[in-house]
Amino acid sequence: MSSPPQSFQGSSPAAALARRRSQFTYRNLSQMASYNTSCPLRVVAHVDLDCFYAQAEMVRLGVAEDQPLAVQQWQGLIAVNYPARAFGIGRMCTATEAKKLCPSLIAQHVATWREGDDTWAYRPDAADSIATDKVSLDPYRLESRRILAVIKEHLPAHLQKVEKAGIDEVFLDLSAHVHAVLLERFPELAGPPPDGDPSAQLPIPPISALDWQADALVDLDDEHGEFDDPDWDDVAILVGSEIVRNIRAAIRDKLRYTCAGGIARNKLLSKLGSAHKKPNQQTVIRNRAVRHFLSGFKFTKFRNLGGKLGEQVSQTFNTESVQDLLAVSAEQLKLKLGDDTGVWVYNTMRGIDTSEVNPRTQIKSMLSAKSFRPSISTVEQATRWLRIFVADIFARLVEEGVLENKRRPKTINLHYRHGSQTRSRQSVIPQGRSLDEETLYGLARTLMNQIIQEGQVWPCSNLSLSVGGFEDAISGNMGIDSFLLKGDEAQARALAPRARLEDEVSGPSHPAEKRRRVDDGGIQRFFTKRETPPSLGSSDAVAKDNGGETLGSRGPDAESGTTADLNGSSVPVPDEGSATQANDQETGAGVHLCAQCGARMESPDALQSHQDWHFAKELQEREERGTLVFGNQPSASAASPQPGGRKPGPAASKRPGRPKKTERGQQKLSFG
Ligand code: DCP
Ligand code: CA
Ligand code: CA
Repeated sequence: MSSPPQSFQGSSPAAALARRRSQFTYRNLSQMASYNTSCPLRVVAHVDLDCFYAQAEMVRLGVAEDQPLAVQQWQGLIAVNYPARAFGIGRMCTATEAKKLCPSLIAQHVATWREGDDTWAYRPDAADSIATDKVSLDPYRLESRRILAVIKEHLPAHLQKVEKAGIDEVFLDLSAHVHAVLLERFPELAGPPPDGDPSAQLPIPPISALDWQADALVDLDDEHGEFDDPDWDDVAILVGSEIVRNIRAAIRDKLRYTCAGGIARNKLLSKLGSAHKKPNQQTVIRNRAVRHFLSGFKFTKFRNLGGKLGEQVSQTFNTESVQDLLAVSAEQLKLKLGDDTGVWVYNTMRGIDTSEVNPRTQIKSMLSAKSFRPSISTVEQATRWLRIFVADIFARLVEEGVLENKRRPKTINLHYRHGSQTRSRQSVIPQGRSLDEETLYGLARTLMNQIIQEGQVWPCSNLSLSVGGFEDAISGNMGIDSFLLKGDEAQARALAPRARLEDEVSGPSHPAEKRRRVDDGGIQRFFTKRETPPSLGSSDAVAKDNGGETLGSRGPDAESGTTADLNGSSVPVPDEGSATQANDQETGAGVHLCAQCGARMESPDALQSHQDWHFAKELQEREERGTLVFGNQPSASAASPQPGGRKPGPAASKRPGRPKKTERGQQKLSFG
């Protein structure tokens, strides 16, 4: 890399003299190497696969690139390739409507598990087999992993920080990598600062124009011009852009997938960037272009503002526009939204986001579930489904490294629905010997038998099996993740001494209040569902049915999920330093507050079983829409599972099996 890089053009000596120093300091430069999230030279990229499931099917089936194709789940579509989008086909179409719009469309149904069969398969009659089948997303998980591997291969091993932010997307903090490239290309940066003073300004880059190649370059803010000499932030982002272009080319060459990229100074901006031009393009948002770029957006399209928080902010200030909110002072925002949230919103409107790119494996739990229409009524049927759940979960455990003892769950939970009652039984998974499929199945059967012994179990309208309390060896990250890890461990510890199957009966309390003030729980409240550990409930939760709102009361099918996938791995903490435990806010009086809905619980166990309920409910809602959501940001519907006493929300009134109409911005922004 010692030859002069093609992308840079030399500056005239006169121009160089006109501005002698960079606006950045030696300290700023060295902050890049340590991934400092406030570094003004930081470079973050977001890479998102184009129409991912559709491409996965195109590659698997070897269809031509211009062949319209959609991925079908029952009668709905969950992914649509770009040639099919040209016919006006989208996720909101049914398969029948789509075929009318484009008779040559290939509508490929997702693979399914089938009652009585212990492997998933692509089945020609799957669309009509909702009663006997459940969706398998394994093919896409597999492709997702291959893509991630290619990305990692193309980054220097010691300079990579990769966060899998959903099934088809990653964030890359390229700062340290770019830093290394800068020092190599511009030896004048490698020396010590003058007088050893790290606050000294850097020399200006010895170049006047940068070659952005085919990148979609977002226009600069009004007060800046393309003829202004570039500073190091521009050069850094250009290097980042070269790296992303190479990665995209490698994914294309090796695996035949196209993807979009966004390169900017943080996660917020890079994610908006990748969605800016699709398919198969990358967008660069230079620091001098941020204000211009953001001003055209509705803030409800921003990462973390697509859901409840965004709704709250837009209601409070009666606008969804970034432009309007820029006019609101920090004081006003704090007054109306609470201090943390106010400051976070203030910064976000200005494109400031110091959240970390977090490479930690995010999987905290796995769930496999099915709602039965018609209900099932025999032990044999239930047992066949348990087999499927165990096979489904075990396959994912193997991917997680359970065979190598890298990570393993500590608890297993069975949720069961009969009429208006949801029950659950949990047990601790014995540690100390290797976990195999038969052990899991045995535990699941025991839980099932316990429920059956109580009587009054048939017909059963929903069964779901989950494992949770994953041990994770990685430590040292002091962000919210480490906090949550401690939370998981604490919960596991709380369970361990009992080491028996729980047999308490406690109804999860329901929140008395429907809506709490926005500042009651701080900003974390809005993000809680991402961190809510599912299915660690230790007691038998009998949920009273209120208006058909409890688990399994609607919709034909619940599938499978992995909390990490569902939650996205991008932990939406505006300020890692002030992160607080999101799940369980223990108050001084020994009352445990559910951060999701504000319900008050008397004991950690009661809180836990209440949170189970939230989790199962949330999955149910998402899966009913035919949209198993990966890495979704908090969305209004998903974030508002309302235990008891509340009228069904908009999601509840949807026709079963029909995907919910795409939310504003969802297609491009919500996932991950
Ligand atoms: N997905 C789903 N249901 C949804 C949204 C997404 O099952 N409501 C699945 C299918 C998608 C994959 O997740 O292929 C990735 O979601 P994206 O939002 O990234 O959408 P696509 O990759 O399909 O399209 P785009 O090219 O717009 O990114
Ligand atoms: Ca995508
Ligand atoms: Ca995505």
